Amino acid sequence: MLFYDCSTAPNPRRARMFIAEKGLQIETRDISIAKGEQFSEAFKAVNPNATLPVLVTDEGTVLGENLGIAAYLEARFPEPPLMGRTPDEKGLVLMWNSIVEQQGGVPIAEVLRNTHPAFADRALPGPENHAQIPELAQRGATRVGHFFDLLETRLAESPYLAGPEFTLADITAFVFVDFARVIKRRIPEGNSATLTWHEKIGVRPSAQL
Ligand SMILES: N[C@@H](CCC(=O)N[C@@H](CS)C(=O)NCC(=O)O)C(=O)O
Repeated sequence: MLFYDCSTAPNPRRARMFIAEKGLQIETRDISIAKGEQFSEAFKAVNPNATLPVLVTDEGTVLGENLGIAAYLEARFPEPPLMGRTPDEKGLVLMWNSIVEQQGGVPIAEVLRNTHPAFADRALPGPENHAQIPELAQRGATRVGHFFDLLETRLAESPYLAGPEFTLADITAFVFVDFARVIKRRIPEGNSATLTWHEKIGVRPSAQL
């Protein structure tokens, strides 16, 4: 297998944490988004969508989405399970992963990519350029607040997002919560359930990567 990573970006970090939680060591190439290496002909020959992470399997299949990478690794290396054991658990993990991507990852990216000068004309990842829309950043900022509320409500009733066990959904949420620092947002001080959850995950070896 070959893993294409980017040490500074949140989505590759999700895959990196998943790989580490599985106890796997996979040959890795770092692609610098800051230097625009995702647009090199060599990398676009691997992933024409010009995004990271990418996992190329031993069979030569190119997996260019976190969910595809996680599903592949979970099927090939089932222990420890990170996507649920029972049908109900599996459903809950994907449900919470999706909620976190849509309600957390999207608004955080909307704020960053529609305000920061580094993303002028790069408001969306991918091979095409898109102009920034300042209104999207404003809407995103409001939605980030709702995301922190949503996390607190869920984590006040459940130790981890999908239930009693640490899963893919927690990796996704942990990475996006950490990444929110780039838009100067942190877990609100009074959100004690989220702070406890974040502290618990923060000491895992995979969270140091
Ligand atoms: N849906 C993809 C998202 C991949 C993505 O957006 N990656 C960003 C890095 S966090 C990227 O490749 N950005 C390249 C760019 O901004 O040009 C996944 O879950 O893997």
